[in-house]
Amino acid sequence: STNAAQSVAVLGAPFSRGQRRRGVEHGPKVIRDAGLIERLSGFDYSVHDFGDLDFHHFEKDEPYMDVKSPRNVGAANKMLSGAVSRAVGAGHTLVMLGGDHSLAIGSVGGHAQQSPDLCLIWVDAHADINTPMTSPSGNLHGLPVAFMLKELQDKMPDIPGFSWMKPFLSSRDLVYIGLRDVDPGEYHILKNLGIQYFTMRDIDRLGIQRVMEVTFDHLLARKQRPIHLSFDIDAFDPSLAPATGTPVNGGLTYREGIYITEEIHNTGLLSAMDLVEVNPMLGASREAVEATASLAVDVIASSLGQTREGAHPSIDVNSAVK
Ligand code: 4U7
Ligand code: MN
Ligand code: MN
Ligand code: MN
Repeated sequence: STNAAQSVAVLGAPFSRGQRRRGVEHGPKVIRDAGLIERLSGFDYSVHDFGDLDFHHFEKDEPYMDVKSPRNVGAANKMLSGAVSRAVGAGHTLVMLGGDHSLAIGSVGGHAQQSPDLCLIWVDAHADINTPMTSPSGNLHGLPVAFMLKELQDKMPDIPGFSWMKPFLSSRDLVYIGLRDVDPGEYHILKNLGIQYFTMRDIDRLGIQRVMEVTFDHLLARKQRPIHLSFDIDAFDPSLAPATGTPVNGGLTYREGIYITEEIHNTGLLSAMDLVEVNPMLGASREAVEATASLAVDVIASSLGQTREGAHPSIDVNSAVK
């Protein structure tokens, strides 16, 4: 525990070409409009809003195999990884607002440049570990984890737009929470690599408290190291987070979701996080969109130390592990 001044950097990534439904590029705006910066300003650390990245658009971007928009997704992630690496290198705890989940390639990758020993907690209805061969859709937001894993290097062809990156994560340094829509090829990969994952059924059986205990045993028992949290809003039940592109019934309750982020905060090791897949064009009403965006703010605030006890939040991170 230290008293070093702590700071949070918020970075918007208005990008949607990792999937086919427009609107998710407005995620950063609706999450800010739901009061993110004001909420974080109530905490006792400094908040730096780095604004939104300005992504180039490449008109000519033929699919590779079935994979759509590879050059746009590759270039956006290259830009994002540089920005994340600089922010983490400057000592900030980084909050990336998506955008679709293909952005995790650049976000986790940029974080890993500064913290090569990081571990990854992926909260999602989906495993996002398809390869071009296994992907049923060709949408890159279903592939980001496959780009990261060293063990999948042989399964990943040279996709145009991605020559700048190398896999950087070991499969044992990853835990999934909330899975309930896993493709056949993904199931095979999860089993083959022995990846630690908790489906919604596992949460039903064990309870979220036990799930978090086993998660931290798996990732942190050998050694304390920085955590990257990649939080897809579709991990929540669609009744709570309707404004998202790939909703799946039977998701996290509000309390399960917030318990996950409270426990991650309590490790004192959260170093960067993503909040992705909020799509304001998909809510059935303005209320539905606002509820989804406000949930995103709660997830971020809770990850950074807002408690249900009412204690004044304070973050106590990184310096010990960087
Ligand atoms: B998200 C899917 F086939 N697995 O690959 C795919 F079901 O970032 C969905 O988790 C991926 O929202 C969902 O297209 C990606 C599909
Ligand atoms: Mn996802
Ligand atoms: Mn998902
Ligand atoms: Mn989605």
